[in-house]
Amino acid sequence: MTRLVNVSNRVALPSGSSNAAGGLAVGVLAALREHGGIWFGWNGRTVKGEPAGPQLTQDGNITYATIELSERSHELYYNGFANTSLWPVCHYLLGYFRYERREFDEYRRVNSLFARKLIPLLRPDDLIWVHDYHLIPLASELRRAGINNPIGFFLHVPFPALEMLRVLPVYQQLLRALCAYDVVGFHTPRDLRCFRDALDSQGLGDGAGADRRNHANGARMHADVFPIGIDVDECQQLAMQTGEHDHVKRMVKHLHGRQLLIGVDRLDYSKGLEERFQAFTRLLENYPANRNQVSYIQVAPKTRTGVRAYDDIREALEQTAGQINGRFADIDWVPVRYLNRAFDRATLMGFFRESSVGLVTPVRDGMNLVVKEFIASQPLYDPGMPVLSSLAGAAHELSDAILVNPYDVDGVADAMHRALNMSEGERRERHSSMLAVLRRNDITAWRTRFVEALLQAQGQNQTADP
Ligand code: ADQ
Repeated sequence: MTRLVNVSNRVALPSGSSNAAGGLAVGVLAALREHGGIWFGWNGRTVKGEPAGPQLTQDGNITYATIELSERSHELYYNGFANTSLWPVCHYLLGYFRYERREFDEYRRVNSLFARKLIPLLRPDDLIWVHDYHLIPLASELRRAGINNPIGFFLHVPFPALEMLRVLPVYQQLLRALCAYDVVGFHTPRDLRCFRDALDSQGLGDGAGADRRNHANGARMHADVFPIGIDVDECQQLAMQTGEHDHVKRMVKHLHGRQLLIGVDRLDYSKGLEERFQAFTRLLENYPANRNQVSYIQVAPKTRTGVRAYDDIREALEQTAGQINGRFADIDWVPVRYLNRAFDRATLMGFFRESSVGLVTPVRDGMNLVVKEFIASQPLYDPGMPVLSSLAGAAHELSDAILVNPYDVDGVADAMHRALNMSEGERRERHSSMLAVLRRNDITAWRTRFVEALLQAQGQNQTADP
């Protein structure tokens, strides 16, 4: 039987809970849950010497195959090239960008290590699905070792415009590496356009559809849009069931009937948290009637500790939250509660359901699943409204959210005020049209369409084989 082999930098093992805070993990698990298969990647542990693995853990129909990384690789490949070169370029945030040749060399070495450790687990009819920017060269490494299975790549972050991409000294190598895949997927048509532009600039596209011969056997690469979605029913059910959970009950009790604005993000500079805190301050300044009438909860568990920019942002946000509370709090009111920790999904969906406004204002985001979860968790009779950054991929599908430019602090404050005061009729109308979009492009549609594209590639490869 055809198996699906998912490969991502990090594997969220079923035993660990904090790993689950991340959109990629949510997507990969959903991709595997239905038909089972292998999830291959790093287990999160670093070692001084030779990394061990793969270690296999079975959970239901999913085999988790995990390897270790050396401390050096973790520093140069993960903290270095992946998260200090590629991540800032993909998010148009050059202030955080740095390039070091030895970090890129280690990035290639780790991709070759992934290939070597993965190959013994592969069967000839497996479909291989590689996730995200950490593993762009993996297909070329596998091809070099003679692996002819269909290999797909899905980019969870934005694909930057050519003028941004060109900042990376090695962008041409990365483009060539992407051409070794059978299927390359993006969240939005804009990402796909940028990719095709970049290919054309190198003479790698056909100028019309990014079709390109990528194998010795003449098979073609297929680039397309696969917007990631969520399991709408699961979110709705979790949200409805968790009203009685301790965390949710305690949170509601402390609101004392005030309207709630909520933000839930990984603690990352791309999520626009500092700008969002400023916008909340501006809401209280520009619309003083909201003082003591609204509360803002920001949930943000830390990620990528050890990367300087991530440690800095955590400190900056703690200070800003303290300043807002110092300036506006009353004996019976704490304006901002900033929770630097992860919660289980059920609790988050319960929080969303109790909120009037979902604040999703990244300064750049591939898609953003939080806004989709927020919408799905709302009660149909009295739904809350998302304030959504037009610079998140999700804005392409969710034009009925209140769209904002996250850098326009006054504009975001206006949008918060508008969301807090929108009539029930308008909220219901917008919510029902957004829910229809979520159902059309749900997680099953994402997975099914990507796997179908891989199966098609398999068919073509077989036909093209001599
Ligand atoms: P992320 O940048 O991690 O994902 P996002 O899409 O919002 O961003 O996904 C976050 C996921 O983690 C959501 O399912 C959310 O519920 C969960 N989460 C966030 N904070 C949490 C917390 N405090 N506790 C527990 N869970 C938490 C990357 C890209 C996105 C893209 C996804 C999927 O950056 O643009 O949408 O992959 O492709």
